[in-house]
Amino acid sequence: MKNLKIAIQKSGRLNEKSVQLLKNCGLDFENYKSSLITSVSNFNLEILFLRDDDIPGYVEEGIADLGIVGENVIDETESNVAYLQRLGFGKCTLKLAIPRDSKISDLKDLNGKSIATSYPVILKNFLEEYKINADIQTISGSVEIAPGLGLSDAICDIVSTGGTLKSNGLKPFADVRKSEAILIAREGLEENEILMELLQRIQSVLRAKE
Ligand code: PRT
Ligand code: ZN
Repeated sequence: MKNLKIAIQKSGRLNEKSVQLLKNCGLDFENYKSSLITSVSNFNLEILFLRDDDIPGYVEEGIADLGIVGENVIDETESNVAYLQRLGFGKCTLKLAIPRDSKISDLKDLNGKSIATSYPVILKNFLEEYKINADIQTISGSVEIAPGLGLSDAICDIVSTGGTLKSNGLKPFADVRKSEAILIAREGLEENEILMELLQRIQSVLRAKE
């Protein structure tokens, strides 16, 4: 049977737990940090190590069959992939946050204001849903410093402990979406036997953790 390819994050917050999950499923592979691809010796699977932002696109285009990535990244890239299983790690919330002394107190106060984010697509959809007309400033990192630099009135960024907001003089204001790591597949793969076996193993690992 033809091997499936699963894309996981090469390095970053989801890498270690993605590798651990696959190992807990009984898959035997070398976790070569330097290579882009490794094969599993006891299962019909190859593992691709990628930037998380690239994973939904690789899966949508069928370059990879499966992927493990944050739901926030799938939403931001608006990829057309099948959601198979939430994995219980990488939990965070995309939040709107404002300076501690800000006068903004209601979502509608964001009208006419500027919001810095690395998630312009999710933010645009959220603002449209609440009929808010704000100026989205897209920046790729260190979003939390934007209000302090006078670049924006608010930010929209990932929060987990809240420590980063606090140390930048910001406070959370509204939740935009919750996220965790999820197993995705390319459309049409659902009945594949290798996938079904892998999914069963993943689900029993998750059940054992409950
Ligand atoms: O290199 P690559 O592109 O693959 O990685 P990356 O730098 O884009 O992503 P990475 O590794 O930082 O995060 C991968 C995924 O982890 C994200 O897409 C989320 O789904 C999830 N995740 C969970 C988080 C966090 N928690 C998190 N706290 N992603 C980012 N953060 C950042 C956040 O951006 C902010 O700067 O941590 C800071 C806030 O953390 P607290 O604990 O201070 O609130
Ligand atoms: Zn990334």
